[in-house]
Amino acid sequence: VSNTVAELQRQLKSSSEKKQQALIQELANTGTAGLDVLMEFLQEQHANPTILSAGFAYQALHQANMPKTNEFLQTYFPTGVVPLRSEAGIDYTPVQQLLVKQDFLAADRLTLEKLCELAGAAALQRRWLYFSEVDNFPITDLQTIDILWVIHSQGKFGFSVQRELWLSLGKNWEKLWPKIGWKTGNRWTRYPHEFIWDLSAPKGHLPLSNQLRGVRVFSSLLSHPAWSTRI
Ligand code: UYC
Repeated sequence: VSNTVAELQRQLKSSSEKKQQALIQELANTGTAGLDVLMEFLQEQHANPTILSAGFAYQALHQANMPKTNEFLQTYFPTGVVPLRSEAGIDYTPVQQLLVKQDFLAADRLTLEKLCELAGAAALQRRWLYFSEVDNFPITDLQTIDILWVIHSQGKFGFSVQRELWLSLGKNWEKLWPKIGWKTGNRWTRYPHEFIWDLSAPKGHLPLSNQLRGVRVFSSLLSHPAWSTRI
């Protein structure tokens, strides 16, 4: 016996995030009545954009791609669920749009480009970062980029996710690489086709950080005060 929409809505309000995601999927599958519930749910999350279920509901509505859902998102969430705050005056809308489409490869490339933009003209030109530039990144901007990745990957991707794994492994890089699928035995995963560009990837797989010039940039990213400061 399938649940009624009203029953799903009742459960949605009182479930854990994990359960909420299954309910959101189910509601999206029931058609317009379920989508109405999702729109109401998303509006209630306006003040609480960091919860994963908000990102999940946003994506379900985006994928529904109906006049009513499109108009709703355009009206209430024109730039997505995550406030795109930037101290550096950078527009993160294009990153948001790629992540919503789950185009993780393009989002990864653009993320690197945005980090270079954050670092300044010299980095934009050379297309990679010095670790010393990372230390000066504004907390706000790193948090915005990170929350975008976390929210649109059901909590799987993002620097903060990579940091948690790294800390749980005693900051041991050699243990982190196989854990996040960047190395198998002695062999580095080859860019781009050997990386996994969807949610079947291991936790912490994305965004990438090229290790060609050493681990210091990645180390600076994961050590940044952004991850231990609330704004
Ligand atoms: N690549 O292997 N990578 C590139 C990764 C390494 C290499 C870009 C990640 C190892 C070369 C990204 C891993 C290595 C280029 C990544 C990885 C290597 C390149 C595009 C696993 C050889 C061409 C952005 C740790 C043994 C560019 C960029 C160049 C590109 C990511 C080779 C995102 C996570 C040590 C030759 N690799 N990269 O930075 O500079 O260019 O020549 O990490």
